[in-house]
Amino acid sequence: MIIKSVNVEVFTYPSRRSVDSAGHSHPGDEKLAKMAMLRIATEEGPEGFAFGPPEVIRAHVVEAFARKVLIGQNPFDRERLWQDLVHWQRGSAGQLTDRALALIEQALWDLAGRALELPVHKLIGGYRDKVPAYGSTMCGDELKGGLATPDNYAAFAEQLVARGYRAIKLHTWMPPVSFAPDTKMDVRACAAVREAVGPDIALMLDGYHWYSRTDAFYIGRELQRLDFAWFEEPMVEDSAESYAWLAANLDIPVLGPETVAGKHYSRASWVKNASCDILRAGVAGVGGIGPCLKVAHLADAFGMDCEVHGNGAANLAVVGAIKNCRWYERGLLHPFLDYDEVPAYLNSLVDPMDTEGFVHLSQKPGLGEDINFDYIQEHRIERY
Ligand code: LLH
Ligand code: MG
Repeated sequence: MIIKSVNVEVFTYPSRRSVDSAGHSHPGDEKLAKMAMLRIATEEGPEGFAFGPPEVIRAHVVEAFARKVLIGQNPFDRERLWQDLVHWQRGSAGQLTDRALALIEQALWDLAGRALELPVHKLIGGYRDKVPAYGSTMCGDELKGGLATPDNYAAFAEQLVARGYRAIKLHTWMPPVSFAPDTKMDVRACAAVREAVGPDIALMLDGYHWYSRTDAFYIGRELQRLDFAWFEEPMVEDSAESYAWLAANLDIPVLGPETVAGKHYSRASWVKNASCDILRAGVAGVGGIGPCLKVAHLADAFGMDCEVHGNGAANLAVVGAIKNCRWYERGLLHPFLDYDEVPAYLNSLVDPMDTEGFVHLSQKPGLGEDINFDYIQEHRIERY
């Protein structure tokens, strides 16, 4: 099989998510957002797709790197093509990001699955067909009745349990929220949620990401008391030393790294350095499904769990393919938004959840995105 073309279609779709000055998502007024669909096509017919922000998979990235590496090649040679792109990354002056790399590699996996008529999670592992989800809340806000107070978090947690979630992760308040960060508020929100849902729901905290060691230690000890399952990214992840200190001083599992650069290589250093108890990687953050699997297998070899960061078809495929991940991160969730609403450019959700809190993996060929091609064509604003 030979790759003949690599193209991107940018289209608009209605969205009620807005982003604050620090990049955190919150509910907002409905507006038209932009999305890019990457399409890799072959001479023989099969195609592969991946969705991402147009800024990530820009025309320059497609022309200067993706087409140069992919056209004329066998799409099943994923590891070699990924390594070739990684070599281009070094000389790309930061233009070819891990996120762009991930979208290109993800489309190759989608293509392989569609060509072989197999779901990607079966191709890359095939461990399970359903997985428990944790409801991952948006960061706190100052919206009346939103996520503005510990009581708001508690009320929302009760709604999530009624929807079926057996686990909930709080993202608490971060700047530009006027009173954030505030360690005591974070602990009050965690305590209110534990009180609301009782002892049988798993809880996790992903708080402000720039706390000092002292603040992180204080929160971590309170979370131990509240029987939380893990403590995620409470400090800047560039310091693996701070995380080693925190993990050594707390009993609660410390989870990471989520945002640190360096693909699977940096995760290996975190394991060696004992900087975390549970490892972390997401497809977009580490440059693809392949490196995300490498992180999960690395963790497995050290008897560690690897909790996959983020929602979406590619992360769900990895979760379906490995044993050492307990949960799928479903979200981000907010009382003003309906996560179960299907985005306009798809015909169905990629991660439908039943009333017992299990997300069912798609059995469709490829990554299982049920794409509404008519919608995309009608709302296309750019093609390159
Ligand atoms: O700070 C945020 O907005 C969240 O932490 C966000 O990055 C989220 O994706 C996350 O960390 N999930 O685990
Ligand atoms: Mg996180």
